[in-house]
Amino acid sequence: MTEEEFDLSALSLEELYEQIGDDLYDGYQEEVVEGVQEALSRGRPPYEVLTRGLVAGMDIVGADFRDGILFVPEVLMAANAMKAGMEVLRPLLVETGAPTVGKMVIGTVKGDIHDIGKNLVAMMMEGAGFEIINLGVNNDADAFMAAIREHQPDIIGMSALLTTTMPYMKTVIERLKEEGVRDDLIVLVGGAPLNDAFAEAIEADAYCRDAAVAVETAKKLMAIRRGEAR
Ligand code: B1M
Repeated sequence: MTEEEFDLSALSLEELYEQIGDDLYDGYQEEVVEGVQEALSRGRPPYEVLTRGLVAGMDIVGADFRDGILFVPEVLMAANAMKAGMEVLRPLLVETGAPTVGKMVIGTVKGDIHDIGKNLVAMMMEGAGFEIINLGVNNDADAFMAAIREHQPDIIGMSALLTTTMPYMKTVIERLKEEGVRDDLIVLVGGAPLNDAFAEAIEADAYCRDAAVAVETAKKLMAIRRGEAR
């Protein structure tokens, strides 16, 4: 990337999304925000801007981090640029007239400080009409239990991005069982290293590949639950 000024409005949509991804990669918060605003001003849907601009950019960061091309400081800068772009999209993604369709407590599990994906899920769920209690990162079973007692949610959402922290989800579920609340709750799990088999093995209700799937799954399981309760 050079210091030269881009005329974003002269770029094709494809080039604009590529530019947003490049700026995210370089950790340029202001430029990412400008790119996102330009895409929105062209009437592009917020979810498309999110996935084709921000998430696509972060995918490249992830691959280069894995391959030793980028290191933690650069990834942190990229993460902050992603968050700046997400802040522009947040009100648009959560804009909804829908009544509350359920309540969810969501948090990243103990030992894990990745929060971008979890916050995206929280945002999209809010947009779909769910009430969200976002516990942040590094939550142990006590933190989840305290939130369950305080907020009486329908759904518990757990996020883990590390293979070393994903097993802690099972610890939380075991605790829910010990406390006798497991069957009162829908437990959804997500994060890049997880899959359906893992969710099944730890006795979660479902694995959610991304935020859109989380919304779909939550709605479906809430409907089943309400149907059964009747
Ligand atoms: Co980290 N990191 N990181 N990191 N980091 C990964 C996860 C890694 C895969 C990178 C790599 O090697 N390619 C790797 C894990 C390897 C492994 O475990 N096998 C890794 C590592 C190793 C580490 C450190 C150990 C590095 C170090 O210190 N040496 C360290 C660990 C710190 C800790 O947690 N204790 C670390 C640190 C960091 C930063 C702080 C620099 C930063 C986090 C900043 C932040 O979150 N505030 C960071 C980042 C940014 C990443 C990558 C590059 C991007 C993650 C991200 O935000 N993706 C990541 C590589 C990758 O995943 N490709 C990587 C974008 C986000 C939108 O996607 O989070 O997958 P994602 O969320 C999706 C879905 O997974 C799903 O929906 C989301 C939206 O669609 N989902 C849910 C997620 N949670 C859900 C919960 C649900 C439902 C769906 O509940 C219902």
